[in-house]
Amino acid sequence: MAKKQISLILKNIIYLIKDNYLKTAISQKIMERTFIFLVIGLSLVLAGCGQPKLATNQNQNITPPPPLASSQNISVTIQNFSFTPADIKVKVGDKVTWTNQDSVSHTVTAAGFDSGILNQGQSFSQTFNETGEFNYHCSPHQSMKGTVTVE
Ligand SMILES: [Cu+2]
Repeated sequence: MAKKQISLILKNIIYLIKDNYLKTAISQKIMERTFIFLVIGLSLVLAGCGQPKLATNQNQNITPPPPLASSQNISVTIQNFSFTPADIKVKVGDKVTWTNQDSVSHTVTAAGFDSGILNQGQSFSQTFNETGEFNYHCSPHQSMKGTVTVE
């Protein structure tokens, strides 16, 4: 009688262990499947989000060039013993070109640059790569003055 009871208890224990083992085995499979679905889902989300982000980054990379392309060539006429316009505002990288329309020779002379003698129809160009206020004059005619403000 006692042996039967012991064997019954043992059977029950074995059954419980097997049942538990199966449960953990099933739950492990569920976990594995859930993990795989999560990985697939995440990669799909990342793939979906990744492309528009790349596109905006490309646009941002394309945007910068304009400042370089927008550097301008500003003209100043030397006529009737004056610079016209006498005071100009330019941006860093801009080029200023002075052209003498007078039959009299003039110069564009500053602390940092000098055109030398400009006869009628001759031009002189200067590119401004630094900010500041640059005063200039004509060497033979000291009353002829102008200013280039570089912003
Ligand atoms: Cu002059």
